[in-house]
Amino acid sequence: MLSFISNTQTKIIANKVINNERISPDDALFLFEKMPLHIVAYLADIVNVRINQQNVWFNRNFHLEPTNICIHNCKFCSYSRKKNQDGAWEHSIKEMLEIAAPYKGSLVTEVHIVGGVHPERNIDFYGELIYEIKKLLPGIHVKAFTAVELDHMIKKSGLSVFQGLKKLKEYGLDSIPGGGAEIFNSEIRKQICHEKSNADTWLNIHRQAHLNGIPSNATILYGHIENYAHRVEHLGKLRELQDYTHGFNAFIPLKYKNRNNLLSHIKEAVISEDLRNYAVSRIFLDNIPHIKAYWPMTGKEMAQLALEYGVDDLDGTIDDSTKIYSMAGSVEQKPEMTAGEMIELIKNAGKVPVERDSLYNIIRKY
Ligand code: V47
Ligand code: SF4
Repeated sequence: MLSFISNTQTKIIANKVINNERISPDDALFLFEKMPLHIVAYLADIVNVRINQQNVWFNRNFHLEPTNICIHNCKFCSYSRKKNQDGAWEHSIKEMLEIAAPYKGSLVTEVHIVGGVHPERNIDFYGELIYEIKKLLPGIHVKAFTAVELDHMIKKSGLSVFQGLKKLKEYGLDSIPGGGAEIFNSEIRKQICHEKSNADTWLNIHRQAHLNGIPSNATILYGHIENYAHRVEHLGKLRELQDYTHGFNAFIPLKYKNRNNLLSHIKEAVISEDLRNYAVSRIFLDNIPHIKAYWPMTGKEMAQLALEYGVDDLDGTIDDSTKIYSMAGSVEQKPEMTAGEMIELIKNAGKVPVERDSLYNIIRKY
């Protein structure tokens, strides 16, 4: 069956994947460094079809970005500002409810809330925001706050992580997005975002969330100063936690975008590198059901191509409600996609569009 593969190591790893055996971190390193891309893609597709068949998942969502004022100074960030700096914003709860109001009575099922780590806002401010949004849009799923935002607001309130998450759940928090993970390796993390919550804190918040019945996503920020071993270390920590909690729904590789930030001298990863990264993630993270291509970052065509490399989830319709990636130089300067456009994009890739809710229950197959 694998007679077209001549390299022995490639054949050994390919056989593991085909036989549904877990690959090791060394195998993952080999996939990154040495295996021809077309074979990695072939193996990623086997894993993806085993989990998701031909389904490609999406939802109808919008983002709320409460503020871009942030106490941190991540070198890759094009989005954050200090208070009173040009381009800074901090929406009041009333303003955010005005942004959310047009979605009343629409088919949108999820609001994704993330922003900067504001120095003054505390858990009760954000709790009230969630509560008011749910009052305005009953039944909406609130996926909110990166572990870095949570770390700050929970510490500020003097609660333990478990108590803080419990409190937010009582306010209506349904799940947690994957941001803030960046790269777990401490040496690299020190160089690109030295002050913010470290890897153990990020992992602990997601662990406690899962144990509190709050599912979450995970990300990696790649294509800056890290090497393949750092990426494998990152994936290994996620796979280990997932074995324990089973609380991650999706993994989202985020490609470093180099516009308007302190690492702008670094060239962005080439497309073949992005595709390989999706594919290796799909193969290695055998216990995370979904690999997401976040099209406001990748562009729509690239997200469509990624469906051949292990990706099965295209996030949502977004409705031009996020600025993180347009400010970092994405081709999608006005990220919006109608459900019709999303369905066509998926069908044109030869796959089956499945509209989902935030927990991957099927709303409708097209
Ligand atoms: O943590 C910031 C990243 C993340 C840049 O869970 C950058 O469904 C690349 O986590 N180049 C926030 N990346 C976004 C995020 C996310 C996005 C979509 C879906 C989900 C989900 C989560 O954005 C940050 C950071 O890693 N980021 N600046 C940049 N210049
Ligand atoms: Fe703040 Fe997030 Fe930007 Fe870092 S990436 S500076 S934590 S907004």
